[in-house]
Amino acid sequence: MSSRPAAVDPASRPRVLLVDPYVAREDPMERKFIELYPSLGLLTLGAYLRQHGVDVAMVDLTFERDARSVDRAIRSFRPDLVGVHTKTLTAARAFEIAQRVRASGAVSLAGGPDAATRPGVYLEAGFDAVVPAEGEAALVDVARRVRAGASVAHVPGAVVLQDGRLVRGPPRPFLANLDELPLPAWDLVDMDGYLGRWERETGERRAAVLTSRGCPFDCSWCSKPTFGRTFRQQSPERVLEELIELRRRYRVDYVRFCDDVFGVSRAWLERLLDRMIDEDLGLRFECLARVDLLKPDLLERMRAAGLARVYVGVESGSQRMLDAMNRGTKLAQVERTAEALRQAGVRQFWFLMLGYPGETIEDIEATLRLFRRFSPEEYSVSIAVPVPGTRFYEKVKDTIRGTRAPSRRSGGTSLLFEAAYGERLYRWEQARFGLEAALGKARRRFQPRVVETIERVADRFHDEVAAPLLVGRRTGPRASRPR
Ligand code: B12
Ligand code: SF4
Repeated sequence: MSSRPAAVDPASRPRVLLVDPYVAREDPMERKFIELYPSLGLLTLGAYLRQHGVDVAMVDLTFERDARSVDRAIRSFRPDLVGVHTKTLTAARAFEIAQRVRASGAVSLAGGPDAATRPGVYLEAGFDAVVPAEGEAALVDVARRVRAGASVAHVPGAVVLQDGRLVRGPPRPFLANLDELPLPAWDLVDMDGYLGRWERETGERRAAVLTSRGCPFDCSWCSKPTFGRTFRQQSPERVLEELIELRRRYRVDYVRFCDDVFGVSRAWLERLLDRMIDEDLGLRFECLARVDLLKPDLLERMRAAGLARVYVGVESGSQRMLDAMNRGTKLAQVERTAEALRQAGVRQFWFLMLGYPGETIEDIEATLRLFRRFSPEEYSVSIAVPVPGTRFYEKVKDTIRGTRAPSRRSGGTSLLFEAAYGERLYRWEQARFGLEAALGKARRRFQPRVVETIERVADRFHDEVAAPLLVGRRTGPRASRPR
């Protein structure tokens, strides 16, 4: 039996309009962290729909001011179905789009991480259906049914609201072979807009690539609504094909591998690196790695293949906290990886988290000491955000405060649950990391003695003034702490 899709009579071809509701100019953090990439989820859905005989158009609001272009696209493209990608950050915009679609008479469908976590909210806000899982096969199915005038209820992988109740279709199996996915339909978005923006900001034409879906690890605060703990990856050859196309069609010279964890399998990674080196693509790349997987002996080959920056989920400098988070990593691995990256001259971006249940001020101090010791070039230190569906959320859900909508501002800088200390302490600690980062940079330019004196004064102020005020007791003694 062939997997080739059957030819479809053009008159009966379903028409799907995909929408990315993210408006960059509304995002206060966008200017700070220039991270504009088109949604890989939507680009892959678009390519898959085309491969299966569906006509596709897309409205990407990233560079727009508002959602009015959705109305224009509905008028000119006349879709049967409008599929909206969702993140918590863009929920309000998605709800507004559902109303616009309803007014046009088309059917609306939501998918992506936020709708997957809370399909009922999206259905109540006006969506006709939600696909809270991998979207490709379900979207084709829904599009065909809508075109044929059939009901979407009970479609595998879809959820609808009937008489005020959620009606879930049976689960749909994940795609068995990710190599069968077509290349992302980059032509659906303004690639020149994205690449030009990157080029102006960094001198490089940067694009995002995904080589796998899912993650086999189980950190207790991590939300994985779509792919859960499953893990599938494309072959290194399929990944290489995508890199070559990005280079050839769009002159991309820097790639962000967007996998939850890059290089879960060492054999896979070695094969990909060898292919990248053989092909001599002239690409630099960055990826997110786990310290237990990023082995120092691989770094040289990664450098040769173009590795420029690694995002490292360090999270805490306290082994007790890493264990509490079920992170599955050891402090010794963090130290070994940070040192190896430093030696290899690879930029490191550390993710750190404050306020996880059970964390004491001494644990925070241990994290700061680790940070001071390695001075990563970049970092983000956030206050733990309890995301629904996670074990962390279950642990603290009775103490969640108010209904503040998570946004980029509140995500990581506000305390959303009752933690060991007040929000002011965590904000103060974030400021200390900020100072430490600045001093880390200064250490490369000034006398170490000057930097150490500032650190000592800042530590003393923390121990003797800030901590007693914010925690109710003194911390220290500082002098006996290892550096
Ligand atoms: C790479 C990545 C990024 C990249 C963006 C790359 C890009 N543009 O694609 C960067 C670093 C820029 C980024 C930024 C942010 N991200 Co991010 N990111 C990811 C990550 C790791 C992978 C995304 C991805 O490509 N997935 C692979 C594709 C194939 O999956 P997908 O998009 O989910 O799409 C599939 C299904 O969901 C579904 N689907 C999706 N849309 C639709 C629509 C319809 C109609 C249908 C039927 C189906 C469907 O079908 C798709 C194919 O199967 C995810 C985690 C993850 N594993 O998904 C987090 C994740 C999406 N990000 C998240 C967050 C919070 C953010 C930020 C808000 C972070 C911040 N605080 O600043 C920003 C938001 C920026 C923005 N523009 O919206 C959260 C979203 C949680 C939520 N509920 O909203 C996630 C889930 C991480 C997490 N566990 O917390 N991110
Ligand atoms: S935090 Fe990273 S490693 Fe941990 S479960 Fe989530 S995706 Fe996997």
